[in-house]
Amino acid sequence: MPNARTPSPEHRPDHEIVHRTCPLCEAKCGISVEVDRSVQRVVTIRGDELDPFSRGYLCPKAYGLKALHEDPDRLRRPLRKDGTGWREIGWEEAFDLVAKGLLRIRETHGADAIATYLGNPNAHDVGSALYLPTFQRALGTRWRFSATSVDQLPKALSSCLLFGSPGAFPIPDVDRTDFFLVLGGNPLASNGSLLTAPDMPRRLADLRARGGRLVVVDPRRSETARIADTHLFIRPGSDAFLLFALVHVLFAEGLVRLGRLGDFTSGVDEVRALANEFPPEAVAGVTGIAGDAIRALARDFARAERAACYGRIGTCTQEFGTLASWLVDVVNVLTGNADRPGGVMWPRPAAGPATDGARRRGRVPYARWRSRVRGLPEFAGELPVAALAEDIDSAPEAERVRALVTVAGNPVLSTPNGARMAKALASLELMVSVDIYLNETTRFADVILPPTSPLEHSNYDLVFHGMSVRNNTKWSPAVFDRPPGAKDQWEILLELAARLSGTTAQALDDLVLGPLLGRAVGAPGTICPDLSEDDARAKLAAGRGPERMLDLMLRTGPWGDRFQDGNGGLSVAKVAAEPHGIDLGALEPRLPAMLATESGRIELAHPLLVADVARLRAALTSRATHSGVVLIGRRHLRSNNSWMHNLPSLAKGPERCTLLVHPDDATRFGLRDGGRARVRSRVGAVEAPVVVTDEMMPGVVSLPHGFGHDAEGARLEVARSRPGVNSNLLADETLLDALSCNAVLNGIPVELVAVP
Ligand SMILES: Nc1nc2c(c(=O)[nH]1)N[C@H]1C(S)=C(S)[C@@H](COP(=O)(O)OP(=O)(O)OC[C@H]3O[C@@H](n4cnc5c(=O)[nH]c(N)nc54)[C@H](O)[C@@H]3O)O[C@H]1N2
Ligand SMILES: Nc1nc2c(c(=O)[nH]1)N[C@H]1C(S)=C(S)[C@@H](COP(=O)(O)OP(=O)(O)OC[C@H]3O[C@@H](n4cnc5c(=O)[nH]c(N)nc54)[C@H](O)[C@@H]3O)O[C@H]1N2
Ligand code: SF4
Ligand SMILES: [Mo]
Repeated sequence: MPNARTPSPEHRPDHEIVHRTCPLCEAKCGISVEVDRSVQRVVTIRGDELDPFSRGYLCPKAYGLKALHEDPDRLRRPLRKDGTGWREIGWEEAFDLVAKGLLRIRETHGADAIATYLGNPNAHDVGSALYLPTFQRALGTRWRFSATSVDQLPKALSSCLLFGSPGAFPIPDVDRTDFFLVLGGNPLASNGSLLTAPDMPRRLADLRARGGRLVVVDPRRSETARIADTHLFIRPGSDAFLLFALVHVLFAEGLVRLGRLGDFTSGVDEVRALANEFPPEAVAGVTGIAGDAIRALARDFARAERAACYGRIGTCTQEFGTLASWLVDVVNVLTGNADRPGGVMWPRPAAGPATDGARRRGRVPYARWRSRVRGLPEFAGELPVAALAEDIDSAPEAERVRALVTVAGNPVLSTPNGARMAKALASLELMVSVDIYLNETTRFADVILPPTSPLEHSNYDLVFHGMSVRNNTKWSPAVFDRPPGAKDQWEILLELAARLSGTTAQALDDLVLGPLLGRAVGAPGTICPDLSEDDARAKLAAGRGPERMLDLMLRTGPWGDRFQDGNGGLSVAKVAAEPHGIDLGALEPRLPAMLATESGRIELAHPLLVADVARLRAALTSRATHSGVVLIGRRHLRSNNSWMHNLPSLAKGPERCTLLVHPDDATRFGLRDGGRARVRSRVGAVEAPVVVTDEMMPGVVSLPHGFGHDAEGARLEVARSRPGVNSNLLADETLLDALSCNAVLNGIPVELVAVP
């Protein structure tokens, strides 16, 4: 296969540059990794100027890939807990132990006694994306959990209710919009989420340079709010009120313009009736935003030529996460900004269905089963992680979760009530972690199975090409051959799946390709009806694994070569031959063809959403009387959730795990800048250094998540030297968005006390 390797510009014979994509966040910047082949080490990592999508941009985390690759704490061999210590073991022994252990529990207690928790890095790895389903099927459990329910679950649910699919996230077309309304997102720190657009600083500067406006709604004057035309402070958890008031004004002032969306949108009148109860003046108290400001915002948004409303973490991980996520798109639809350039749009990924007809219309996959203790609803095949600890520690004996497999997840630091989670994990009969570190979570495992480092395997952004502001495609080759005895993530998952199914990895890999092939070739109505499955198999990229599966997806995708040579269509080989990636053009309208709701229309007023409005209505009165302090989170450019704090180049600099407090609150609670505060919630307490700043809204304090690296038994030398505290010791597992049951991580009631 052609690879993306070029000689080093300095013509040093031993140096080589490998072009690929940074796997660390959703922005997907092109990077050029310079390697000294004589010692097989990374010399440097630069932004790839020739990547048509990122044009040379990168953030400091990209350079951290070198440190991650070299980190002595990164695990290279399977570990087995041995009494109180750990022992390196071979893969054969590790697979055997894990498979036997899981099979024993499944035979005695049933498959649902085994839970899985999948973390964020899985979304950035093609091997995980393609082989986790196989692993999960082989395990057979319905007790599946992931970081989704501390993240985008409300947006996935609302997208499913409105547009018919949990993955149908509307993506703001930042490059062509005239008005970008951002609620609860801070792309200058996060580099964008559910919005793959490398170099957000430039994209936002361009927006303003062409006369567009950026409005940020956030309880903190965030990095993004600082460069906005308008920043509105909002009380955490009250976005649904603000959005309903915007909708109210759109109707009241005759600003609703559905345009062509009117031909396939239902429920407009119901939305109008619901919004009637939320005039701007009625929500000013709970949101902290004056009625006039809300009216002005609605008018400006509606009158902009092209406008995009976008909500992210702050609007999801809160009490009304699904309502807020829904109303963001109600605003887009009512102003005719859904599915048009400069509004919100749906990408068409190269490794996705070639025709919209391939999407199945159907029922919403919600509450088909429920968690054991609290009966929280499943959505799209998984349960909310706020139910995991209690289903381990409090379920009736016969129904208890007894074993857990984590794959690239750190629930002790990333899910609510971390202390309870840690205790629950310690009580398991068996825990297995597929992970690169021995950390706060994996220290409870019996066996840890470490995959190769990101630079040791090839990759393809199966997930994020589908959230991209331009259609594009890029193959990322491995920078280094993998060391002897190392395994890629997909190999680990496939081997475990095979052992659980009593077959071999090879046989299982061939087997899982079958249905994919069957849907794509060899039958009337498929993409290649005249090509037999056997012929297609023979033509696919050599070898097994993700590359072969991806080849099939690309070749039968919207830009695919349909297995015909020389027609210029895409295949893995064709994509890999372009080391800087291929631009496939601007996003284009896809509605109504891609709608997958039962009715085939945009369901603007789905009964599940309408029913939840009663809860919002009730909060309008109850919240008006609440004057306590609430906690929110934040992200820093040099950090990435819980796991990049062991890399010296990123961990250095000023202390980041600090509590931001408004001057009025500092006075009220006797806190001083540089002092320490004790923060207490219903479930826990932590102490953190105080920074007094008017970037916070009064009554709101901010502490980042992902810290607390002083756990006994973790092997994270650098992180341990500046551990910070785990903000999720404060997050309360009983505080949920009642509809999606996503955890509330923003807007947690807390008390503050000065530490002498
Ligand atoms: N309070 C609060 N809590 C939050 C959030 C918040 O804003 N506030 N944000 C939430 C969000 S959005 C998310 S996505 C979650 C993240 O929650 P998680 O996904 O649970 O946690 P991460 O911190 O991403 O940890 C990733 C884990 O994967 C391991 N890892 C890294 N790379 C690889 C790899 O290539 N392969 C394997 N097998 N393992 C790898 C790391 O060692 C680590 O154990 O946190 C959530 N928690
Ligand atoms: N550098 C860095 N980049 C990352 C990550 C990281 O940890 N570090 N994590 C990655 C992951 S997993 C994700 S999911 C994305 C998240 O990407 P973003 O959503 O952009 O994440 P944040 O930077 O946490 O921004 C959330 C904002 O919401 C605000 N907020 C809190 N509560 C409320 C509320 O009730 N209403 C409103 N309107 N605003 C509120 C916060 O003050 C904060 O500014 O970032 C990704 N990128
Ligand atoms: S913004 Fe930074 S972490 Fe994200 S993809 Fe680009 S270089 Fe990597
Ligand atoms: Mo996330």
